[in-house]
Amino acid sequence: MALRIHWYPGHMSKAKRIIKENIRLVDLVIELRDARIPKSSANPDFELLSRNKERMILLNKKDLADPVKTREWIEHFREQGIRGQAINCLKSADIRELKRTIIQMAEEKHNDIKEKKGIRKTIRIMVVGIPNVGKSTLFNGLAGGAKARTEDRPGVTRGKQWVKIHPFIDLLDTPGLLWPKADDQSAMRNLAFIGSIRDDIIDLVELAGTFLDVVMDLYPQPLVTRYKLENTEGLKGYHLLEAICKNQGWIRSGGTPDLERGAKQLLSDFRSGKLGCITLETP
Ligand SMILES: Nc1nc2c(ncn2[C@@H]2O[C@H](COP(=O)(O)OP(=O)(O)O)[C@@H](O)[C@H]2O)c(=O)[nH]1
Ligand SMILES: [Mg+2]
Repeated sequence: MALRIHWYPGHMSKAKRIIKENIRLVDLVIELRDARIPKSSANPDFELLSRNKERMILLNKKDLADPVKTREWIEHFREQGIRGQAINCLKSADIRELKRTIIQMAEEKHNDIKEKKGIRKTIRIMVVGIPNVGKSTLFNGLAGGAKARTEDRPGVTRGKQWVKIHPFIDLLDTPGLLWPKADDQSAMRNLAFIGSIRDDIIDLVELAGTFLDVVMDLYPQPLVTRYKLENTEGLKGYHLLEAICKNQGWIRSGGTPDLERGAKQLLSDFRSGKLGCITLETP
């Protein structure tokens, strides 16, 4: 059984061109990833694209991730000399704390340039990430009520909008869309689990079966408790989904388990955090 998920190359080349154009303009790139899958939600070419740029990795949706593993990831980034931070972009306290960190980073750069070149440089920031990681949410949090203003200085691509979030910090108004590791099927599978691949192009029953196998390995208890799986030892994937449907009373009129309903419900329970804090990847 091979679950194959496709990402369209057309999306990638366009996204790549736009990122390339915009990344030239900024000093600091904030890369958002999903804290539940910090590896699969990374972009394969990003390191190359962001060369010579100050960079920060934000593990977003930390409220849905395993805090122990989140700490391991942050430590892992630190060992690689990359600044990492976990965040819940829906929480204003988290946004405020991030803003303080950003201001501090920008201040260092601003002062450094002032000392070396005698100019007061505005530090420009861009938010990037694959679909659904929370870019717009973060942008709105950082921008607050600030309005985008038109940039007309020479050397800056026409039509770019910058939002002033601090006297010398500008934020690019459109977050950069990165493409996922499309040729890595295990990454695509993880992205499908968290709902970042459109559900209508995937066989959800197959996806749910695979999900059950993965999570039964890593975090069996929440599944066992929620779906009453005490006597299902030895069952895997599809058969486990059948057992869940029976236990939950998700049965079709003919008496057969309603696997489509079960798959949808299971994935929705995971995505909304009802199965608890789950991280699928370790550094
Ligand atoms: N639980 C949780 N949900 C979040 C968080 N940040 C964003 N979201 C949700 O994730 C979804 C995608 O966010 P969005 O900003 O549109 O992502 P974008 O596609 O990267 O711009 C929305 O439903 C957000 O409300 C977070 O920290 N925790
Ligand atoms: Mg968005």
